[in-house]
Amino acid sequence: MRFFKRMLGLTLSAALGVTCLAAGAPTAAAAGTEEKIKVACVGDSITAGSGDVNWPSYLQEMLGDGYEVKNFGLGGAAVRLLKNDGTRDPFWQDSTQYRESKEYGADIVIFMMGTNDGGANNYQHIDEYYKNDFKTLVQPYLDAGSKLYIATSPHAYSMLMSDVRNVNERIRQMQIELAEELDVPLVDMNTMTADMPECFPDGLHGNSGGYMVIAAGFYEQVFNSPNGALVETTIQTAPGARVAMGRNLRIADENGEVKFKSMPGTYEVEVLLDGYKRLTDTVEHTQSTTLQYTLEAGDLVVSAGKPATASSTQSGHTPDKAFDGQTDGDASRWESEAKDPSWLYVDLEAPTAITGVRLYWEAAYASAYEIQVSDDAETWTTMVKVTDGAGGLVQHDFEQEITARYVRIYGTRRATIFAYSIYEMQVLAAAGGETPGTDPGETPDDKPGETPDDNPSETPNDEPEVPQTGAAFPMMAAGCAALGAVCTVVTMRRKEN
Ligand SMILES: [Ca+2]
Repeated sequence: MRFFKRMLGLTLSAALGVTCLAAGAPTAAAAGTEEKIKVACVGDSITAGSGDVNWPSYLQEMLGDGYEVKNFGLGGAAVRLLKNDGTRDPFWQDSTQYRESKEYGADIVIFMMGTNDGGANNYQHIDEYYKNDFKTLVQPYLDAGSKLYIATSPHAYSMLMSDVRNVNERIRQMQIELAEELDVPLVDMNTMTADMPECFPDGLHGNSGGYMVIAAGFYEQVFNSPNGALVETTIQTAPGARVAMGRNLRIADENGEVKFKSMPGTYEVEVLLDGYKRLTDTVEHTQSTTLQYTLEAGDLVVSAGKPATASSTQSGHTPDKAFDGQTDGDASRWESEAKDPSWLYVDLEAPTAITGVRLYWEAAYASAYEIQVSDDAETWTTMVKVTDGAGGLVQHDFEQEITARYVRIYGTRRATIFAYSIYEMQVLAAAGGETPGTDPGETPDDKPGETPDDNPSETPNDEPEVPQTGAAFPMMAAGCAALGAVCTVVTMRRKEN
């Protein structure tokens, strides 16, 4: 069997994202003081968020120490000031959040409220009250000299007993008109959060990814976007892979495409190779940046999800748990009965060239064991013999690759009075090595003598220039590829410039 290394290019495409305002936000210098710029985020439960998961806190993280971002979100808040019976609804107007948002003395107020006005009870009166009550609520901020930004409500994907078009069409339109009538900048968050239902799992509220998108949108449009342009970048990666920018986790679709918006700057990139190996990288990203990562020998796990058999099982910790891809957690381990010897093997389902085995021991580990291979699960060849095992995470690299179908750990002495317990056993193959299911038609572009590179290699500016209309639109993509390996971009975090 031959082995080769392989680099896959990443497909990039870019499209203009949201058009937005060239609004001149105050800067620390413009403020003329050493004090922090105060940012008040006013809204409903979508602003309040859940615990630490809320967009104002993400915005604070993006903006850094020069700013103080406060969350004045209140669950259930609506613009409406009158109830159906004509009496005043004190809920928002009399709330602590509203009062404190006015007393805060914000330099910048981001006002995003309207989703709860899309509910049937309120919405039937929307034309009567929304604009007037909205103006009543935001007038104190304007009177105090705050720079007010009106945001359309985030995209509604589903609403109990109501039509999402209430929010996405009529109320959005009214919010746009309000910005014009009040002569304040608009941030069209409704559009910026469209087409990402996975980020708004209950139909209205963001998960961390959804709130990251909202924070990034305000970051761009309120604070950091003199050109007012966002770029949508497509990352091509393994189908189902998770890709993140900051905390903006996205799931690759069935074609392996992930889209998110990127910004110029310095990025810290963290990539997870095949579920265990982390590579980090610092990248100066300006126009067009493509990162490629190459796996080394032993980086490819070929045993995940394969059928497993053990000498015994205890308490539901079945053999398959040691091959479920999870390397920790009580629900993810195999446990034998408390006796010597005990064994566990995996069926790779075809003869496979393997280079070693990685073990994630639970506290009940083996002090003596062997790693064995077999073609028939009857006759076993010992590849590694351990007599002083210490548990934990241990990788056994074979002296030379061997082709086998079955791989077994054969425990001969327990380190404790308890059983043998393994969170995960990973059978390793050479990166890029042919594995069952590999398309034989693919041509390896191996360079003989190429040295495996432990560090991620950067190949900047090898993508076509992005069509531009004035501003420079940055593109960035990161990913990695090896046949059969799962490569995940864990974070692409933009550092402060
Ligand atoms: Ca496991």
